[in-house]
Amino acid sequence: MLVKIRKPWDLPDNQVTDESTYWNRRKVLKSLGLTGTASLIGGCGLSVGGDPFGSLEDFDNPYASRFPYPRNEDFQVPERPLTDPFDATTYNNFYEFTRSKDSVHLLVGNFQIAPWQIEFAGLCNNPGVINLEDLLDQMDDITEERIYRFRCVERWAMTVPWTGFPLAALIALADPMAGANFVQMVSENRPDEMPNVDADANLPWPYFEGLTMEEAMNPLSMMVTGIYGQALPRQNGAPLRLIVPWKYGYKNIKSVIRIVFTEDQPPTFWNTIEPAEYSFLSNVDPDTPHPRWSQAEEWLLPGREPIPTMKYNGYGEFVADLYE
Ligand SMILES: Nc1nc2c(c(=O)[nH]1)N[C@H]1C(S)=C(S)[C@@H](COP(=O)(O)O)O[C@H]1N2
Ligand SMILES: [Mo]
Repeated sequence: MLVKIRKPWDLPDNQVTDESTYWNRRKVLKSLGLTGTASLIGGCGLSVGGDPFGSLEDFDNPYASRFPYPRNEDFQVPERPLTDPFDATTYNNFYEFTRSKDSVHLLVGNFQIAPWQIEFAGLCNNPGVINLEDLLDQMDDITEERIYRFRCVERWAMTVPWTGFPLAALIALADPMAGANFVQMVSENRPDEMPNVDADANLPWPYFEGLTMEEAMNPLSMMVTGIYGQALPRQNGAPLRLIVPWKYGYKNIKSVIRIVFTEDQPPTFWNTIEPAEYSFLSNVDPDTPHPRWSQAEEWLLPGREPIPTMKYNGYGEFVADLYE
């Protein structure tokens, strides 16, 4: 099934203006050429608590001036409230920095996210590296905001507006060969900037994940560069991370530098560490318990209100046919 990707010029006026406050704020600032460091530090903070990210480290985000992008109203989560930006950006899993979810955002200050390159490797006709700024320019017309459910295997859940472009568009640039059945992604690994890499030296760094080619080409699969209408903060996987909303959180690899096309199923980080607990597919499923806990319910941040888990995290209409 094809999902129409709306271009900015397709958006009716009422959808552009009828957005939440942070969105309008950025829109106005952008049109005045005021986005970026100066306007934010100069007391013109966003209306969501003044500092939506709960900390100052991302006001120097080198990609800030690109935002915001239009929202694609085809992707909404009407039955759940949007997670407060403070919670989504201060409660994170990013083991390269720390195992403590509350502290990732405090430890990312030295992480250099520009310049950045993405490498294509393996079974593709265009192997090599592309500069992220060039890639973002190429994807500008199809970059958009989508509200998705997010579900960590540990049961906490969020509802987040991500900005990004379809993974399928990135794969098209690499031009995979017919024999490429899987897409592996690898994270950046800089012990000097990521304090937990050496401290947790028993973990098989760098972080790596993978999808089948069909999953990667699914219209839901998104390469994400932003959150809440702004450039992605480092703690959420800047400058480029994967979002596959029908799978558990750990599939959503952060700070990607390498994409490898393979014939055989690639190994993945958590599956390598604990295969009995973390499968390659890892589709959200209330009826398949984790060996140490039930997956029948999940907890919405920040209050951890328990709600029933949805099969495929509510995205069955898009992905169920991949698994029949
Ligand atoms: N490189 C890398 N990517 C990662 C992780 C990680 O530790 N390292 N954690 C994963 C897990 S377990 C989750 S739940 C999500 C969390 O994303 P968030 O912090 O943006 O909510 O990132 C995933 N991507
Ligand atoms: Mo997770």
